[in-house]
Amino acid sequence: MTSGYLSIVNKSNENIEILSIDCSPIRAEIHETTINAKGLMKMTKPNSVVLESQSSTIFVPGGKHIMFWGLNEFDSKYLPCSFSFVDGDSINFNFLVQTRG
Ligand SMILES: [Cu+2]
Repeated sequence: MTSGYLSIVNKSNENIEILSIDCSPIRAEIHETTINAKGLMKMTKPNSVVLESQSSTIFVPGGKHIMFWGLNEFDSKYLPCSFSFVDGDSINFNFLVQTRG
């Protein structure tokens, strides 16, 4: 599996709620890393991610991230994806695909 990281700035005056990500044909999900009562790291799929008005939201190792399946066979440098929002809008963006040692 592979993880994707990004930062998003919401410059609008309203909160924006992301429902899902689509990077087909590559399977992708929004994940959140949490630590349970026993101190174990666990990944969960949140129902949505709220981007607060006039602030930035970051996806980083140990926090929110995008989980990919099947990216190892992906032979292009950029993976086109889109976020879908609660209001029905969506936004397209590209992930830069890199191998990390
Ligand atoms: Cu994950």
